[in-house]
Amino acid sequence: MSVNLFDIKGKTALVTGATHGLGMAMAKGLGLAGATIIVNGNSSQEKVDKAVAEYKALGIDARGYRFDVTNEEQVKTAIAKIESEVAPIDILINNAGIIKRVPLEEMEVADFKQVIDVDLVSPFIVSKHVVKGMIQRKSGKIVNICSMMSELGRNSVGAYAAAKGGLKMLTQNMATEWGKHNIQVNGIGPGYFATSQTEPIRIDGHPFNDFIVGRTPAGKWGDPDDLAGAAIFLSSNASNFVNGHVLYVDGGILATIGKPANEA
Ligand code: GCO
Repeated sequence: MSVNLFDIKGKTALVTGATHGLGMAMAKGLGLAGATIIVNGNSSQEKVDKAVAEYKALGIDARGYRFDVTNEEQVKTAIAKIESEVAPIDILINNAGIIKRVPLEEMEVADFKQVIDVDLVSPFIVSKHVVKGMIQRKSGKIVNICSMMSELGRNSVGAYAAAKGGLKMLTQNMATEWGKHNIQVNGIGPGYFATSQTEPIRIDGHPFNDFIVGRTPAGKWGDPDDLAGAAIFLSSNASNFVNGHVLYVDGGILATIGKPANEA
């Protein structure tokens, strides 16, 4: 048994959507723990380059690769390129995701499909192309970034909830199929975190802001850095017999029904 079960020094981790937000926070955690970080983003090369510079400023060995995780050809080409230019991918964090807050009865089918494509189909596509090498090497860690919406519904986020609920089951099925190759596939289910994605519902005076603070036993929005520990655990030998599990990092939201708004 290794002395430090959580040691990920020298491992290579691909984190999709790692140019900002929770993806970046988790990738920084893995990078500061000694992993080489492959930073994926798709919006622009400038954004990827800027993010890579931010990682490097922290002393992290980071390389940027711009590709669209929903496009199988691009994914296939990028994975081959990463593995020949950098190293085989030991850790895959399927983090890239989008949300559209629209009541279901008003939602355009194209928008619904786009959310499913990015949040559910892309973890399948990227994993499909990364896992082949992991199967050959008989080792690998895949972490799918789930959500509170893997367990709970909420007005206006139907497509996102359908995708994130599906991602939880995809995680269990990947664990089922790939466990025999010594590959562990788990999920992280972040609660409500202060990121650009939640910015529109986090503003002072927005009823959702008070609701979340009141609904969370910790009494606050999460700090993205709070996710690093779970990411390191599920990427390291410490989790070698943990498979198909979603680890919720939510300040206790899923443990409680909540409390009346005027109660301390
Ligand atoms: C919302 C939020 C959520 C979160 C998160 C919760 O509108 O309810 O944006 O969907 O982003 O995934 O775990």
